[in-house]
Amino acid sequence: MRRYVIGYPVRDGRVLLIYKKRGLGRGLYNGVGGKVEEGETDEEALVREALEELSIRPTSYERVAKLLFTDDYGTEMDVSVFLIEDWEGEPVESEEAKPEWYDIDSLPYDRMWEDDRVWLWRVLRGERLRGHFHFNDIWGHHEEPRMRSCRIEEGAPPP
Ligand code: 6U4
Repeated sequence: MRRYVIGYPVRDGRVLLIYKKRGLGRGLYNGVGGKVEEGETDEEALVREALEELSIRPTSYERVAKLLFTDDYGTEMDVSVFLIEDWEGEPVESEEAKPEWYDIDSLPYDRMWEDDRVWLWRVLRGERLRGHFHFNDIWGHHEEPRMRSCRIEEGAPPP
């Protein structure tokens, strides 16, 4: 199964989202992240993606959730979610991503993946969880992506 990471820099009750300019989730707000490359740990992928997308180097982070995304066409994505508590550098817009700060209580859920409104506020408030979200068509090749079902289990995510 393909592994991915997503990271959310947090500071003073705010979270740094990116407006995704290309790739999966284009036109939506999300965390920094992407595929975990061959031979890389999740943490190495998180640092690399944050540098590539925002020019920041995470120095303190914690894995807070593990999400499984599936769809009717056989897609299976295993996504580790991190909160990034500290980093070096100032976020800079890249070809892939435009950074924007939001209060954790007013995230732009209507312009984010549908599952985010189910789990993201919970991890931003300190919960740890595992989730499984099933979509019709994650990549949108055949239909507009829509969440079909979701299941959340509370507790620390497995490795
Ligand atoms: P390249 O090929 O470099 O553009 P890469 O940056 O490695 O790709 P990308 O951007 O396609 O990967 O990764 C997709 C990102 O979207 C991952 O961080 C996981 C995240 N993602 C996928 N489905 C999601 C969903 N339903 N909800 C969510 N994030 C999702 O919040």
